[in-house]
Amino acid sequence: MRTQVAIIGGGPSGLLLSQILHLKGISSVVLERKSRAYVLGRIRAGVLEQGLVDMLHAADVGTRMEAEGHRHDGFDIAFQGQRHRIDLKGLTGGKSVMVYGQTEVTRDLYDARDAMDGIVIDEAENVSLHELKSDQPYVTYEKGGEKFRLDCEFVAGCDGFHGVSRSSIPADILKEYERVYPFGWLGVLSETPPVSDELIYNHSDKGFALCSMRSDHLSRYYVQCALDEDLKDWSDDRFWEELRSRLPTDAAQSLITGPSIEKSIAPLRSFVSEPLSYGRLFLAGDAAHIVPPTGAKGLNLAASDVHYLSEALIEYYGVGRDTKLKGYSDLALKRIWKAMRFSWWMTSLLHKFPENEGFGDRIQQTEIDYLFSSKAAQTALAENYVGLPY
Ligand code: RFL
Ligand code: PHB
Repeated sequence: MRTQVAIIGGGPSGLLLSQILHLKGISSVVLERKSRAYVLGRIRAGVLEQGLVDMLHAADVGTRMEAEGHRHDGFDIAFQGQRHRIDLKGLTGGKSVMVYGQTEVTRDLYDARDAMDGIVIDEAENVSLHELKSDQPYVTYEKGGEKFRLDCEFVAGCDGFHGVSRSSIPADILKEYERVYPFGWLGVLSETPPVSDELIYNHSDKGFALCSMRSDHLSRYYVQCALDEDLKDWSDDRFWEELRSRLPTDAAQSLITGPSIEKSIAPLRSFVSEPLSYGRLFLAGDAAHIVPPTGAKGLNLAASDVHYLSEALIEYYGVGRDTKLKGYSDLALKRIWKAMRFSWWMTSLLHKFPENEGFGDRIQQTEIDYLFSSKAAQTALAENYVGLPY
């Protein structure tokens, strides 16, 4: 088989890239390791920046999001019971975010790819990239016990943190930056009305908690947990009790609980791998970087990479110039590092750090006092949360 762009990974980055390229007449084939049911069963991000919302509309996949998603003009931060609203709209001259699950974005993208006869090969095993430094790269994979070869002109590595693309770049070229946090998030999805109309990010002595949602009858909650925590030890009752103990009194009293329909633990990490390109290979999304979920930036950052990469490929196929392809890594990394900084800052501000006792705790408290009392500080938070311009 032959295509113009071989896309490794059928998560949001890979599918969105494939959809955008298709609309510009550029062919692609997506190779996904897992089954479609598995990919659509993953519960991940829930907050979309306006930049991603605009991209989904431009890619003809925004209709259901517009009908079923919810615009949020602000969110709350509660620190030791003291609650403060961050007025995103007021502080950013009218900007807001969209609450619509990554699972739904992925489903919409799969539906759009199917409707346009896009080729997405699932359960593609042992994907391997070849001749990336030549102008005739190719990809091999196995499916159903048979071996296949996909010839292409470019390879887009959209295969997430554990994918094969990043490791296809020689180790002496890659530079990796990493911070692993000494805790994770235990998340629960439940068919209960959210405790509040807007998200609440909570810091308490017992640790961080987040009240989020997918709709007015589907809630998503998280509590900071130890890295070695075992899901088996977390009954629904224990989770609700722990969450309630970390919320301000009014929220704790109005929390409606119910059976969980999903429960999982995610470690928190900041990670960047540079450069994002090697010969004809270009990395995008979690394949190149990971942020802790506190700033809601993971999916949004994947989208901005896809924006820059699709523009570069469109320029190459449109006018035969490779200037944007050459500049892709540097340009995308500038925005990536800003989201890294913001996610690290929000994580540092809101979590309970085991080593923080004393000085660290007082700095955290002072940072919050400053934030709650300074419009300038809130504006900086709001402008990052709604998303920096592409
Ligand atoms: P994805 O979504 O990981 O998709 C990559 C796809 O590549 C496939 N794959 C391969 N395919 C072929 N061959 C291989 N060798 C392959 N190896 C992997 C995988 O099966 C997968 O389908 O990356 P993408 O598209 O870049 O999208 C990025 C976002 O998914 C990610 O940034 C966010 O979901 C991060 N994230 C969260 N972000 C938030 O903003 N808020 C959250 O609450 C939030 N929760 C999460 C998360 C990420 C998690 N991960 C990665 C473990 C919770 C979890 C558990
Ligand atoms: C979510 O709803 O899953 C969510 C929302 C905001 C975050 C992280 C996760 O910062």
